[in-house]
Amino acid sequence: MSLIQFPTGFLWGSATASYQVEGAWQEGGKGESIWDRFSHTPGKIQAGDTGDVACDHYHLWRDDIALMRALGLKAYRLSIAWPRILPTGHGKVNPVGLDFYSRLVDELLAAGIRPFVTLYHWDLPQTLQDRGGWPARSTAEAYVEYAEAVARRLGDRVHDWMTFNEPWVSAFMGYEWGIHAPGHSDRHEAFAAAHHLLLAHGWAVPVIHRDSPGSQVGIVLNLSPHHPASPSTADALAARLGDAKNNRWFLDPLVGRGYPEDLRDALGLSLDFVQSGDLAAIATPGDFLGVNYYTRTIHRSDAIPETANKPRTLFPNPNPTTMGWEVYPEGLYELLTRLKAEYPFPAYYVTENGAAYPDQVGADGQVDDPLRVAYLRAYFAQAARALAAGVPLRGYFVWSLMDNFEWAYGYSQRFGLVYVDYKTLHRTPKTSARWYSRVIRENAVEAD
Ligand code: IFM
Repeated sequence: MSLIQFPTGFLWGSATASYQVEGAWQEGGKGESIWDRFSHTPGKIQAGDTGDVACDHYHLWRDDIALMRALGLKAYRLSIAWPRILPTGHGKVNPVGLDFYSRLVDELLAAGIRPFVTLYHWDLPQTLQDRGGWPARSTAEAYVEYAEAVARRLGDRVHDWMTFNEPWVSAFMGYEWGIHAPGHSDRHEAFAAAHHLLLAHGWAVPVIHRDSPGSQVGIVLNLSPHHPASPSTADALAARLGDAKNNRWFLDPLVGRGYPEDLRDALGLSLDFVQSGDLAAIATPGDFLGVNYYTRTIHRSDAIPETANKPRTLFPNPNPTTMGWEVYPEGLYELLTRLKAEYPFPAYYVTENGAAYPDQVGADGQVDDPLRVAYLRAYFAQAARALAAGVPLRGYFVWSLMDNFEWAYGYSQRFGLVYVDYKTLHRTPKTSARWYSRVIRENAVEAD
């Protein structure tokens, strides 16, 4: 079998997020987060699951780093829980919280693993939500205080920072559709939240650069190609507006183009929360863009009725993941080459990609996950295609290092390279983990 080689120094890693793996929701002086509150509210999370214990990474972090080292990971993308650092969101810093991440970073560095730190992966301090959450400008101001506290303490050792993970999800799933914390359903709030998330990013970039000299700072967006279900004009428009909301609403202001007018007009949006100077702040140049890519999105316009006899979507999806997401590796190439052409950042990382499958421990105690291996192989090959097309892609983080709390789905979705038994917290590397180890060692993936 022939091999596709990656450039020397290509950074292979894996990713997790604080609320999804840490547990210890009330330890070390941590304040309550919106995800603590949301998951403790009956009916919000599948099977009533919570992140109270999760993978107990807060206590097992040394073992987890040993596991990463054994896998040969070059980099690890983690996130910091804001309520561990500032239990009430701003004001008094909690040294125990900072110490936890400081030790984690030291251990990673000692293991030869480069820490990529995300400052916000959705666990907002509940006190800030009580004062308005992301729809309130004051939350963006508090975020800068938080970013400064973390960068000051870790900035001598962490050189790769991500301000936010997937602001689209925080804004729209949290404030428009109500399926994520804090569970609100208000479109205007959602667009205000999106704006303040972006604003907080722009304000924080120079602060992190100042307190973490020589570091690179970026933001992570969940991006997806938006395809029409048919060649009809109505479907094409639906796809265009889907692209505007999911991709361009974040990309355009980051590169200084302001908010897309087509979506503003189509939804009749009032952007009364935008103040003078905001758009310039959002466009503060970053050093890279983090791309989280899983699948494409197919749009059917409500204007055209779809009937059982006349389905308008005939896309093959023979191999869906347990999230129901189509396996669509070509979308990664499409996305990365589009970014290079239309949104030229100095560098890109795939900061998340992976798949949930119904993994089980076999009689031999092993977890064999050939579907995940096939999935990753196909997506890695598309990343290699994008590199060959000149995209400055510097690294790839598999989501996720280990099975964890998948938000509204609770523990029902297993994305890990490592299987977690939630009763015993025992970790078992899956076949895909061993396969990924080889990819990293050889810096190459088998061609199909
Ligand atoms: O688990 C999430 C992660 O927190 C953000 N990106 C998508 C993943 C899979 O849904």
